[in-house]
This record gives sequence, C-alpha cells and structure tokens, in this order.
Amino acid sequence: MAWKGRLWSMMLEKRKQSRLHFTLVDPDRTSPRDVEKIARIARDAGSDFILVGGSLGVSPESTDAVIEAVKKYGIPVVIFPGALNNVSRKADAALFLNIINSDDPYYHGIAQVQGALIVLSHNLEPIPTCYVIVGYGGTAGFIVRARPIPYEKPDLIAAHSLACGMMGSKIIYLEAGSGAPKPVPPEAITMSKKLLEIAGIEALVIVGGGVRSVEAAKAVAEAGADGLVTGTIVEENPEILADIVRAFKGG
Ligand code: 1GP
Repeated sequence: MAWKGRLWSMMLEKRKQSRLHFTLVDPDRTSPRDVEKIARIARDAGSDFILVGGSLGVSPESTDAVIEAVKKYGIPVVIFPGALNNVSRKADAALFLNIINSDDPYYHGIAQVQGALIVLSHNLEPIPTCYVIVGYGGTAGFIVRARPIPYEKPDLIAAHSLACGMMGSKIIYLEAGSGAPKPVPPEAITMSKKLLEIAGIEALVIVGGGVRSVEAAKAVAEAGADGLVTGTIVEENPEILADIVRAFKGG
C-alpha cells in the first residue's frame, strides 16, 4: 500500500490543508457487508481515515474482515485497539495507546510491551497516542478501568493533555466514550491546545464520543481540535455524515 509507513506524515500533511475527520468502525457492531457501505459513505463524505477497533467481542478474524472490506474503498486504515486481538497485520498503522487515566496497571506497561512485538512483527506503523477518557467514558472507559475526568473540569482535562504531550505523544485523543450523551467540553479542547502551544509541543488533539450533530461538530472545530472521530452517526444516521464532516472541516 502506497502509504505504508507514512501514515503519520500523511496526517500532518493533510492537517496543513484542513482539519481531519476519522470514521470509527467497531468490528463487533458491523458486518463486513455493512462495513463496505460505511466505508463508501465515509469516503464520499470526506472522511480522511478509518479507525478500526472496539472494546468488546472483537476477534482477530472480525478485525481482518472489516479492514479488508474498508480497503476496497481506498481509505487509509488505522487500528484503534481495545485489546491485543484488534492488532491486525492488514491495517496501515496503529494508534499505540497510552491510556493515561486508567487505574489498571496492565495498561501502564504490560499491554504496551505485549503489543509492541505484535506491531513490529505485523510491520505496522505505530503512532504514539495518549488516550484521555472524559465524562461518560462508555464501554471503553469501563473496560480499561478509567477514572473519567468530569466534564466540569476542563482545566484537569487540559493538564492531562499537556502531560501526554510532554511524554511524547503525537496524538492526544480526548474521548467522551462512544454514544456519550454529550461530547468533550469545548473549553477542555481550547485549554489543551493552549497549554500545548505554550509548552511548544506539536501534537494533534483529536476528539471523539457523542458528536452527532452539525452544531456539535462545529463547536469541536471552533474550540481548536485538529481531528474529530465519529462512529455512531454513520451507523444510525449516515445521511448527515457529510454535513458533519463539512461543518468540522469548515467548508
Ligand atoms: C469512540 O470517539 C469514538 O471511540 C466515537 O464515538 O460513536 O459517539 O461517535 P461515537
């Protein structure tokens, strides 16, 4: 694949042109046939990347099948692993996660040590990513034993983002959880970007969870996010995905 090993530089290049949109596909919630439809809708809507991952019921086989289906539509695929069984050799790159507010020691070393050898043997490009779980947290938050940062604490969310940047993460992923009743607060995004700027740290801040409307996508963009991840909307209300992507990218 032309972009093998170049996904991170491609993200930076694309970011110079516009904000980035990611469509999340959960192999447990989507059959390969539905995935083809989702991939086509995502591509036509202007989504830049497909993230593949889930927290429950995901097998190596279902992950492989989903990635193969997506690849027919020529969109780069990045795994967003809920567990080691999501790490597929068929992907182009992997978000290599540091789950900064998990209380489980497994996610602070062991998971990364186990994952590193698989990522290497699968020849996947690792993209160091700090995962900050906020508010609702969803299934992901529960499974990784996160202590979600309250929505009402944007300064605390931003302090986590700064720490992520200082630890060398290239992507800081502010996550309210799939299906969250409300997204990450805009103030937290603005404060995160501000602190990173003051510290002279270049990292992409991407935001996901609970963005289901044009207004919400605009608010995330205006707050200064570099990227937006949506998953539920393409499953439940695909006809508005293009509007959401346009609103986020500012077109
Ligand atoms: C979950 O941030 C993503 O990791 C997407 O969330 O399904 O709510 O769009 P939604």
